[in-house]
Amino acid sequence: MTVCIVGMGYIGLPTALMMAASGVDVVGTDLDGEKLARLGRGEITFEEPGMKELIARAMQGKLRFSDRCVPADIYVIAVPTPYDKESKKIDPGFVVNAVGDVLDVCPRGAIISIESTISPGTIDRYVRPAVAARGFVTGKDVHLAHTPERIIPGNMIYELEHNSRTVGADDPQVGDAVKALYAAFCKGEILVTDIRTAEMSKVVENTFRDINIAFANELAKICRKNGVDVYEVIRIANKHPRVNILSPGPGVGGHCISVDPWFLVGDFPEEARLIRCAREVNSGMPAYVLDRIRKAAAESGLSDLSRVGLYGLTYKENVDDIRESPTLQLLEVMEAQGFPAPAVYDPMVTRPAVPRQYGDFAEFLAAADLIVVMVGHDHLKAHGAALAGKTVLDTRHTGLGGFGL
Ligand code: SAJ
Repeated sequence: MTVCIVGMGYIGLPTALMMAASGVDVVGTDLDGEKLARLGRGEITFEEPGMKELIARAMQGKLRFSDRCVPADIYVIAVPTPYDKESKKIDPGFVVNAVGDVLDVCPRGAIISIESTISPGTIDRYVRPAVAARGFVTGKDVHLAHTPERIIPGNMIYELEHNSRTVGADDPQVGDAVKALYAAFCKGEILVTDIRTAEMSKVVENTFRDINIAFANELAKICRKNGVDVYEVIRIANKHPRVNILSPGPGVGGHCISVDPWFLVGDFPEEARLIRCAREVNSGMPAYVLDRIRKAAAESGLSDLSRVGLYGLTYKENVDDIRESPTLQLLEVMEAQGFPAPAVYDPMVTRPAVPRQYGDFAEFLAAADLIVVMVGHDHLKAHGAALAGKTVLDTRHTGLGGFGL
């Protein structure tokens, strides 16, 4: 059996490597020839714990890379699903194009499974019509499935192997065939359901987390007004056997949790009131952080606001992904409010991404008197002593002391 994985990005690549390392015959495809060349040499294309070892194991199995789809029994589509910030709707264009590329080469009876995160209803609304338009009959010429990913950046390899997962399919036999493929490496429970339920459950999982984080963020504001320590309140509340509140922070970033809830709000505006409100609380956090920066500056006697430095540009700790990051959101708010551009440093981001970005930690520290911890990278835990003498606003409760949320 051959599996062709379309899209060698954050999800497609580790999935392809894990399958190949487990003995599956895998062809990974991507439009980016340079990326394919690097992968062919056994180089990884983004930082993630365990990836280097995994690619080395995968290269010993049946793994090939190609710039186009090849005949295979199962296709896994893991291409980006960008979303429009204004309309809050996803653009299924890459998924639809990838399915078209598969139809060019796939043998009769092949399974096409969408792994990319999609808004509920995308397969019925866009994929089925695209397949039909090419003259293919689903359920006969090709079979459709949905295998939404669940792995968390920073712990992807472990979670690929151990998380439970969902397979949505029109036909339970097709669902079982896809389940058998994932069972080659996945030790978690694999549930087979229909496509619409799989689509909805994926988005619901991320929405649940967004709402929980919004609750923690709202508590942070309430506790500040009430003069109590929110972290102590949450620590104590979480001792209750049925309470599990997440951590407040400077906002919610990444391409998943800050995006997926909008799909429900966009399609069900009347019903999704709590979901919308949670999104608004979380996307309001960067403005709240700016408020805290002004207060910390005033209370510490800092008058030159250009001497503020933001530590951390990624959307969370120990990853190099800056998509929708709270720091990028904060920079937008600062610019909109006419706040001087701050110094920015992130040990995980060496490529230039924003103005006044420093590549050297010491130079960054020299440029700032008030350091705002936006991300609690391990690097900071190792180098926290270097912040001695600075005013610190720690939005991640890393233990550095100073001002908090
Ligand atoms: N955050 C907080 N407080 C917390 C936890 C997170 O402020 O207590 C922030 C993070 O700093 C970050 C954002 O939320 O900015 C999202 O980070 P995350 O670690 O919660 O999640 P992601 O986006 O890296 O991955 C999520 C995961 N979904 C769930 O946990 C339900 C992952 O399992 C999914 O595979 C992924 O979305 C995805 O691709 O959908």
